[in-house]
Amino acid sequence: MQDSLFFKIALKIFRRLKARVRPLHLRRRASSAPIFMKPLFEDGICILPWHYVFNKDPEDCRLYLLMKREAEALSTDLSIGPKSKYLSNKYSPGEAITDLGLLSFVHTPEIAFLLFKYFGGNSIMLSADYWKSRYAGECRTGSQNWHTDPEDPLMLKIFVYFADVDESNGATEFIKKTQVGGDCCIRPWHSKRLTGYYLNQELENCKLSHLRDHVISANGREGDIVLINTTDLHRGGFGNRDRCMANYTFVSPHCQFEPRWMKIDSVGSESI
Ligand SMILES: O=C(O)CCC(=O)C(=O)O
Ligand SMILES: [Fe+2]
Repeated sequence: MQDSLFFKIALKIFRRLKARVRPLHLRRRASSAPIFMKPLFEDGICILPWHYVFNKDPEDCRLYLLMKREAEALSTDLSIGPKSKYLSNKYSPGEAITDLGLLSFVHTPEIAFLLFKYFGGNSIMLSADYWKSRYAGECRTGSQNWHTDPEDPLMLKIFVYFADVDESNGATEFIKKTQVGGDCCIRPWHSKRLTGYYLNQELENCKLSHLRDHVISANGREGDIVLINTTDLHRGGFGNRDRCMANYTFVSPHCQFEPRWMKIDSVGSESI
């Protein structure tokens, strides 16, 4: 009895450790990806103009125009949650995604190709949404503080900008090369440490002081497609004008987080 309990605990610890040190095949993935993705592997970010990806200017592209219309229809009511003070998004957890443009974008051959190359195989979409961020007042709130995203050590966010974005409307800031596998990664393990919570001022001062000149703003033009490895240190900007964009999260098939639109107990909750 005691032996089997011991075995179960040992197995659990072993699985956790394995998840933390699981190989991410960074070199193999980087060497088989197209050259324009090099900054994504090295620095954790790469920004591609719409035209570069889809071979059409955004204003001549039905998909882009549809997405922009959908995004601009987003109400600016503050939503619930930690991001609420500076962000409104369209979908709540457990809610079906119904925007045709938002869904079609991910299923285009071009985006499927980028994802396949980045992940070195298949990936899973964990969330898709439209975001409007706005002037947040005196102090930073929620994701406007430095953090790394916790979902998976192998993950990618895609932003699509529906207007030019710079510091004045809160471009995301990130610290180059701090992503998992990057030259300046400050997470000792793939998961947990420094993920899922915000750095306090003290930690910020001592951990980040030597990385000041690695801080970059994800500035871009309307239609730009931002690929960002948010296992890096990043934070929402602090602008005083609205920013409107699509925000997607992709993870590897090993990820244990449930999709944002999944409803717990929505299927089979009737007893038989
Ligand atoms: O740019 C922002 O507002 C924050 C983005 C962010 O933290 C994320 O998408 O994970
Ligand atoms: Fe984040």
